[in-house]
Amino acid sequence: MGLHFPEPNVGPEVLLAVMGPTGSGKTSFVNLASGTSRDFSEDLPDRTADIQITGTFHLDGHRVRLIDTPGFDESQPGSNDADVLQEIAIFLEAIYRAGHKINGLLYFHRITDRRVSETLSQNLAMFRNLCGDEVLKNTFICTTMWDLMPLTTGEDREVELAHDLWAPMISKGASMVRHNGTEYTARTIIARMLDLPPITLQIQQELAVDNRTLMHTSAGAKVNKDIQRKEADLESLLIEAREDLQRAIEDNDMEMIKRIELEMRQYERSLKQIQAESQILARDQDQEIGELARRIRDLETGKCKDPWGTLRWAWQAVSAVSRPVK
Ligand SMILES: Nc1nc2c(ncn2[C@@H]2O[C@H](COP(=O)(O)OP(=O)(O)O)[C@@H](O)[C@H]2O)c(=O)[nH]1
Ligand SMILES: [Mg+2]
Repeated sequence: MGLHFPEPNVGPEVLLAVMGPTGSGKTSFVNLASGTSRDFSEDLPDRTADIQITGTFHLDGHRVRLIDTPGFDESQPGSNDADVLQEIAIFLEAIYRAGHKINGLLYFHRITDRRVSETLSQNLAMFRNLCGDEVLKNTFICTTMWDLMPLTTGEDREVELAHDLWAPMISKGASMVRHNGTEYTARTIIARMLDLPPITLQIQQELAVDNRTLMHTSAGAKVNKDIQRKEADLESLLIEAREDLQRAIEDNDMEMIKRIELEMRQYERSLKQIQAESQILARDQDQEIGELARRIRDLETGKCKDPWGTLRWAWQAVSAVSRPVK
């Protein structure tokens, strides 16, 4: 008998998605765990973050790929939740239709964050709406930045979060893990997720199976509600400004008139922007997504060496087409 080499693992790839707010350490983690050093965001100077898929890497006999996603962060200039949701949704629907299932989810949180800001709770709410309760058993809440504070302070915060913000997720099967910024912990966390069975995220079910438009998914409905609230706020600000303007005209206060008119123009601009966001949610992207899913399958059945790398570009092309001109 000759030498025996272990069979290369040819089973399906383990696909893990990384989500969470901007700055929580997602991209650093993905790069560490996969051994990727390239920062894809450099390719796209106008976008702070885009969906990225790593190349395949091997861990404990499994082939693994990580999906890095942008955070919902309206405080960043040029970022709005409808846009980010659309990017993530198109991508998740396309890979689902192409027959790729995600095995696990990592939700990132900086342990250094002293309080749960609006951005943090918005991100968590979007995560819950995107993924649904069924997949929480495959979800790891990953805390980062442990090296930036005393361990005991971090531990106290972790206990608080486990009993408060994350309690509903933990009670439905989510686990908590700590990442201290090293390759070792990154890979140890991934190693715990290798045997997770494939899952369907809520948004994949809603879009690809139930054929809903983005607006009528749980995540889309949430963003839409936020948009409507903002729209109503701006409209009442405009009404107030009109009244102020009327008074300023009666008083013949030229300086005040100018100031109010400037203010009103800003409100109107914001209102237009918000209305454009709501159109993103209503658009029917079925054809583009079907086309993208077909291309993913073609890439895989062809002799393409790195279908996912190519997919990234295919996906960007589709998303550039479907993204409205700002
Ligand atoms: N001290 C420390 N810094 C980190 C850690 N993880 C990420 N960072 C830094 O935090 C910033 C945001 O990280 P990034 O991976 O871009 O976050 P993302 O927006 O979630 O992708 C970067 O400057 C990273 O270098 C960590 O565990 N410890
Ligand atoms: Mg990132």
